[in-house]
Amino acid sequence: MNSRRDFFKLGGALAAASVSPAALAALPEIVSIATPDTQPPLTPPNGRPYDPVVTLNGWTLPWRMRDGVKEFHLVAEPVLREIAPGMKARLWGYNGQSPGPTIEVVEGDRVRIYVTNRLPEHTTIHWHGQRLPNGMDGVGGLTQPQIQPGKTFVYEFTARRPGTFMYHPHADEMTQMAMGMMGFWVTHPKSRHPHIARVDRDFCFLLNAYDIEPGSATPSIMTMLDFNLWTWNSRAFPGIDSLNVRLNDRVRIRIGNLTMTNHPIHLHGHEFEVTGTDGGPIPQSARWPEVTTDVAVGQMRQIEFVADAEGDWAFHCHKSHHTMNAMGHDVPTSIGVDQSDLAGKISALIPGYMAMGDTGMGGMADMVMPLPDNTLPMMTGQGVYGPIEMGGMFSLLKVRRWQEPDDYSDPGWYKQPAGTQAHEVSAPPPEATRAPQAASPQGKAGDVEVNVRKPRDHSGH
Ligand SMILES: [Cu+2]
Repeated sequence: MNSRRDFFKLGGALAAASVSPAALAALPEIVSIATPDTQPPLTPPNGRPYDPVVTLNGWTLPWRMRDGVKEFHLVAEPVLREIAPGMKARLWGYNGQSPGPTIEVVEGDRVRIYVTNRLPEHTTIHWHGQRLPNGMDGVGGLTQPQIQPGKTFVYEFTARRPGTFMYHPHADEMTQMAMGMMGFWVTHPKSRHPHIARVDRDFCFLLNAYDIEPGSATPSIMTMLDFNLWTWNSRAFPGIDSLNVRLNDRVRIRIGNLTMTNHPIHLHGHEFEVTGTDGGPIPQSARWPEVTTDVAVGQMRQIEFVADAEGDWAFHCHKSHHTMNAMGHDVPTSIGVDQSDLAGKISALIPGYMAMGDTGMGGMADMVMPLPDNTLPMMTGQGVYGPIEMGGMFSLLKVRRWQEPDDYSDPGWYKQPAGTQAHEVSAPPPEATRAPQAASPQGKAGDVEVNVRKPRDHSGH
């Protein structure tokens, strides 16, 4: 989570990449970015005005207005993406990062998107959820020939309906999506819409996942289910920026899922409503309160709430393995196993051997264990009161009374008002209630008693 100072420092991180101006004279310039930090919203310099979104650990692609058409230039290319401090991945993406930049347009806009392929293989872009001419749908082999390496194609259509969409290749999808090729698309309403409220903060991010062996940097593309890095916009906690809002802001969060499993997204401290899908805005009468919404594969869910409770609220996928980084998988369960003798014996054979969690895995976040290079700890993140013991798809909603309306920077940790925090009490616990002993299968009363042996209790009782 970047500091307030870093946020502004990085605000000017957009840079035009060096390409032959002669070769691309007719094309819009290529705008790239080298940082994974959340960029401030891009206020539209021309065209119909709208309230821009903030892409978590991402940015919005600037456009060129030409004869009333918004022209964008996406470049599909290999990128180096920092997943979290301490780990970088060799991914494929667009314009310097994975995911690609968010594209923001207004309902009714004529949009022209140039796509240059700098990958070692062919690609296309499919505009997920859009109403467009069939030939602009981007399905390689079906609606167009694939874009060969070094070539540029152009897509053009009118953004017909407002809502939240995604873009991704429809060519060697298994490889290209496993490598991180995807992006967000928001079509803002052209005027007040009965089912689209104005909000104070509008965030978006894509759910994605990678299988990167500890110690390496390139995803395994053949993985179908057993991913080891669960990410939001190709970032894992504690690399995911917090969502920083002002008390009583109306907040919208748009979430798209391009992984291979569903993700129940859960917000603490507030109730929200799902106000839209990739099919469009949902009428008021069809909404209901939730604190968790399942975002299935290939779906988008748009949630809204009033942030009326100050604090640092956890916001995460509710599948507990998805809030964990690499190294946390394929480890045998050893809760209740006394490993004190074993560890010594194995250490003699394997220097540096460490017994895993005989009272649970919570201690793992505290451990300073040797990790392969370029590898994130399984669970990590330091809070004010100790290790947060999370990884993967986890972030924070930070609600603050004094957050300025246009300020998206991290306000730091929340200070709990006196008397409002869980705390230790000193009274001894009452005796456990025991069930009366039943007759054993052998028929003799009192024969069988199950003693629950607490881990680390070496007395046997
Ligand atoms: Cu999940």
